[in-house]
Amino acid sequence: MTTYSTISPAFDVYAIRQAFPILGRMVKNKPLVYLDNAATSQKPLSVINALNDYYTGYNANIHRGIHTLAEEATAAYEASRYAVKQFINAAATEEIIFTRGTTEGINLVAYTWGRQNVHAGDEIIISGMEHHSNIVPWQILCNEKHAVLKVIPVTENGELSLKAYQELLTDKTKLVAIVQVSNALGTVNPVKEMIAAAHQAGALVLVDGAQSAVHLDIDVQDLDCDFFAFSGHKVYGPTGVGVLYGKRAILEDMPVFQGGGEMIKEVTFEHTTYNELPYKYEAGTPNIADTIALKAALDFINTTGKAEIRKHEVGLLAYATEQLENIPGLTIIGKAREKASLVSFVIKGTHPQDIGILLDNQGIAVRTGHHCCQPLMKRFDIPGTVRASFALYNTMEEVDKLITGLHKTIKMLS
Ligand code: C6P
Repeated sequence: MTTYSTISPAFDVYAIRQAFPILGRMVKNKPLVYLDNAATSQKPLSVINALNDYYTGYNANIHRGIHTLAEEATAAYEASRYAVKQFINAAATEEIIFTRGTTEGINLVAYTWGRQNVHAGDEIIISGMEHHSNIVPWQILCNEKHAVLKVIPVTENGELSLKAYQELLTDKTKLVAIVQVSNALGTVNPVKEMIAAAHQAGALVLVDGAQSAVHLDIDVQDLDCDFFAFSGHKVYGPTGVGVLYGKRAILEDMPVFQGGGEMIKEVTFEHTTYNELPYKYEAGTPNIADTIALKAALDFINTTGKAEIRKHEVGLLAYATEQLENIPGLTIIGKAREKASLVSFVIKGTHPQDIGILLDNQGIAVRTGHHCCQPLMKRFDIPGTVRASFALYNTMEEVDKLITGLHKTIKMLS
């Protein structure tokens, strides 16, 4: 198997870029400037090689075969589970459930724990900056159970009102489901304090870590969250694999999600007994290749160093924010005190989509629109934003290209 270290241990953004073959491509005859990392990050060679190694070297189904290939595939799959456990500092590998992504992880909790524990008159609290994936599953559950969905308001600068949150918590609150880093604003929410407050009220907490897992140090034991969900494709890993962390005692008490192979211990036509954690929640042949390659992505982050990455990304955000603020007519949406490396903005007299198209003509990839946060856009009374989101391989020169590109775009649109 390939060894995955393709970069120098010291943080050197130009060396890091060499590990990402896609960054060398041209778009519309211009070098690609990829600033849509919050949607999905690009993949280092080590991740691409891990997929290739599996399919060319030891493709087999896992947990069931006794032949060599099956044993190798099972070992690599379980090594990935261990790598995830270490990455988020879970207490045990039994608490790590592989899913398709954040959305599936949240739905798993809504359909299992939610169906068992939420009843008529109970309350679930979400926030005004949630992604649709952390709104709709709770809405469906509340509608079905005649429970109440409450929403923490968002302040003008894009933070959560913690005073309002305290007031929303009651003895009827069963669950708080909150995003750690907003994909539309960049806000880093104080989830540790929010979890402590929820626990005091007797509620459990699910953290949507889709945007935080790649930028922040995650320690689920220190946070004391009950569930934590994230996606592989946003942490430099493949699409189609994600993680749901849950505290062991809670997962053990929850009913099963999907029925089928791997999640059973014994089946008769009259009765089925279920497998132990985490297999109880992994019915059917899983996404073996992508799960194995997820370990390569986490190794890549660990080798580079999260603290170094964060320092680099904070520098990019500060520089981009300063430059953007100098553009006449541009308003940044989301000015929280603590932000991850993404910036959302609108420009007077222009539509975000037109800006996105004209930037793409210059080889610059940003995301435009509502970012799957329609209620948040409504809160700010805007149809959407332009969002530039930075990763460890972005450079200050790319920020300059964004700014130059925006000046050109505004001229074209005026
Ligand atoms: N946000 C974005 O461009 P999935 O699709 O399951 O991997 O992740 C869903 C999800 C959940 N929560 C948050 C905070 C997210 O940012 C996302 C995905 C992408 O912002 C695609 S809409």
